[in-house]
Amino acid sequence: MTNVDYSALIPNNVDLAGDRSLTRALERWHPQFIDWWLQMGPSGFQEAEVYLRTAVSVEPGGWAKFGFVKMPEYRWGILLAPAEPERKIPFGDHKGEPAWQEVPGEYRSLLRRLLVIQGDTEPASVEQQRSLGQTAPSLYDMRNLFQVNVEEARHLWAMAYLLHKYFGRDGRDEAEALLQRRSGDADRPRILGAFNEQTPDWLSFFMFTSFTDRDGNMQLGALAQSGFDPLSRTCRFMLTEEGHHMFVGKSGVERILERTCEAMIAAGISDPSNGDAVRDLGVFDLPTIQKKVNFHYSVSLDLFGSEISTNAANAFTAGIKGRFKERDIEDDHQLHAATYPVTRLLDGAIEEVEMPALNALNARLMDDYIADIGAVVEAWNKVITKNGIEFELTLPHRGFNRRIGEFRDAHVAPDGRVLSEVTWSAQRNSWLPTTDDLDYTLSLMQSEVEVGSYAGWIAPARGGIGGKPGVFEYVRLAS
Ligand code: BYC
Ligand code: FE
Ligand code: FE
Repeated sequence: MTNVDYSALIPNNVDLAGDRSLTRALERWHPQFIDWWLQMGPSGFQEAEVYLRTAVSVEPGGWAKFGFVKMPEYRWGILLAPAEPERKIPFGDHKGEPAWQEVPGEYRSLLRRLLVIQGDTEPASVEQQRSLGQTAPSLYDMRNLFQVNVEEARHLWAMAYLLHKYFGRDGRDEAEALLQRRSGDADRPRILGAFNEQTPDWLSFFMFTSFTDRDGNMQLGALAQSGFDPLSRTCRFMLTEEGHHMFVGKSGVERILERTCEAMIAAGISDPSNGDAVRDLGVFDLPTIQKKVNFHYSVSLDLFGSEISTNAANAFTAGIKGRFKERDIEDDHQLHAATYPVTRLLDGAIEEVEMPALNALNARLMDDYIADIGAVVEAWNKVITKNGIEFELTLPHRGFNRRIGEFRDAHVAPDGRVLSEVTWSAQRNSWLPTTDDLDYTLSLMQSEVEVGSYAGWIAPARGGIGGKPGVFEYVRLAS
């Protein structure tokens, strides 16, 4: 069944109406979700009418429709990509067996843990971004922020559905807990580190959607391979929404760079390292942008878990979590004898070591991510080069500023040198954003809500969204 039933309280294409007790359970969760949204969702814009896309079908092409909606009235739905007939488990010890339509008992807790971790990130990101509407650089950007927010909330619905449907009482408890933890809360924090960091300004938002949503894209890509078919179908549909989130981040940073270069050229500043002079122009200086890259990249790499992980090996062997684009990889998809090169820290030196491939799955996914984000940074650099400015944004070494995995106790410089803690700390402020950088960033954040106007630190959008032109009232603020 692929048609979405929009007449139901909870829009869905999973025949909720045919399962009374599940419907009742989700109808109990629904008001708790709305409470959470009103408390922790976008602050101050719940009455505004926002030009949002809503998924109305799961068929590729034409799956979404655009229209003005007040966010609390957004139709959050439960949407699974169409079933592939006779789908087989694509990897692991059960490779070739029919995909599971029910949770295999022996993998129940493994699967539940992954669903909870995935589900936890979605509301966390909404919480992190809740104040940004107040300082949106344009109505266009504000609309994009809210689009990302409602879709992350839909991703929460996606995981809450799986928990309710397949995990009975435990699942209901976990789905409730997803609404109770809070990003950055000392007592009940979100599960993964990056989701307890703050996103207080729009530079952080564009970096987050570039770097952290892209981790989401990789993780969902790996979960979309799952032998547990409902998870695979859920993630496949989530991935169709993820593209826009990454677009928002990548194009946002591009527009910031464009504006910075333009202002530098107009003022005759050719030395990008002269940050103060650039800041006098009311735009972001390139060294600050590099520090933000360093920060968001390192924090996002931590989201892959330890490079060498038995959890990851178990999830793969069980057929629960695969690799990125598993089906395009040419090997036996079981990996019992295979090895994979992992960058490790051994006796204070960084070395590439062949490890059993099963244990190196997090490292492998991280490598796929590094290649993917590398192309984004290249696109950013094109903006700088095109403007004739000599500056190159670079990704720091993967060991830089890590809290999880191989490098968590090391002090690695962005260029890959292993330093003492003292030497590293002495240079920290030239590598990572300082309070001063943050204060400057915040000083630029002022809302711009005239139709078609943009804050002075960002170039206008290159086009419109959802069939509308660039100059369009994307958010009708409540009077
Ligand atoms: N912070 O073997 P290990 C997204 C824990 S983003 C805190 O190293 P494993 C989105 C780990 O839980 C994508 N704890 O790693 C983006 C384990 O604890 P237990 C989210 C961490 O398990 C933007 C222990 O350390 N989805 O969708 O192989 C906006 C040892 O674990 C962290 C997923 O992540 C950390 N960073 O891999 C909105 C997919 N890292 O169990 C949304 C589901 C590890 O020993 N999750 N630990 O107590 C997974 O696949 C895996 O859980 C991880 C960790 C890849 C996260
Ligand atoms: Fe998401
Ligand atoms: Fe996302």
